[in-house]
Amino acid sequence: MECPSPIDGMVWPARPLDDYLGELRAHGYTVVDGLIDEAALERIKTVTAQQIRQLEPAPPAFDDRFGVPHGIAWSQDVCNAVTHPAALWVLRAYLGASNIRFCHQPAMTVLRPAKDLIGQFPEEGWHADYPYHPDVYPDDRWQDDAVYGVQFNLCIDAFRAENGATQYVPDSHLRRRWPPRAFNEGGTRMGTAPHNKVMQMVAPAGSALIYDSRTWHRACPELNVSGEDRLAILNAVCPAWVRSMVDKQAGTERYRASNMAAQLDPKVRDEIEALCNADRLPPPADAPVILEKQFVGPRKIQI
Ligand SMILES: O=C(O)CCC(=O)C(=O)O
Repeated sequence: MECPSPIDGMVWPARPLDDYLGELRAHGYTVVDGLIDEAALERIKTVTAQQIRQLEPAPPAFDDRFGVPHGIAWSQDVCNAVTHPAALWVLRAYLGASNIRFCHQPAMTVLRPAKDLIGQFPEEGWHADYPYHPDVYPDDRWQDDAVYGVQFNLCIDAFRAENGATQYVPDSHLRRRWPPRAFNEGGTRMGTAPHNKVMQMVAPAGSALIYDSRTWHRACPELNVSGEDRLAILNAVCPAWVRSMVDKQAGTERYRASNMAAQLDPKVRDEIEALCNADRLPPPADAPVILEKQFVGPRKIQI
């Protein structure tokens, strides 16, 4: 896969793209900076705030994390961000697949500021990302050398220690298993066993956290002591033969009804079609057997 060069008029990462790929391969984690410019970040925040006001029922103002669906139908900037050629090159190269899919529609998530949660240590939350889920690979069968999932989380706000930057365990993808039960018991106190190696994914606004989906991580709403929302667009990325995490059809229909496609650069439009709307491909002969799932009715996305 040929490495793309910076494109005139498009914000671009500071370092050669091979550096980010090398980091991802070496550590299962990298931060690709410079994917969304300041003006676009401001527009995304403004339009997201409008969308939040229309949500029914209204989400809680504190101590919560929720999704604002259908971003590709209401923000051209979201479409541009999730198809940034530099990020897509890193994702495709890491997966070793040119045909890739988003396994749910790009998910704008809002981490509300903590209030009652401040000083608390809520249990649970530790997980690995799709497709490394128990309903896909039962019995922790993740032993292949090939990688089947990479997470691509765009930071609309900077991720900082004090606004609840995602907690993770460096190198945990190498364990090739779901986090042990003890991780989800008794709350997370960073620096104290079993969470002594836990760190936070700190990154500037406009960058993407890209990590191997097997990485043990957790949203930490109790640590958003900033008094402000923390916005991010989450994407679970897999080779195109892996089945979706959820039924993407409603998102595709909303996108088509929005007429957004007509406003997009043709390259962005083509990528959105492939990543968000296209059917999966048949698995290659050497693909691992994964569990199939029938999607029935609308389902709340738990990411
Ligand atoms: O919002 C966060 O901090 C965590 C994100 C997460 O858990 C995920 O992408 O799977």
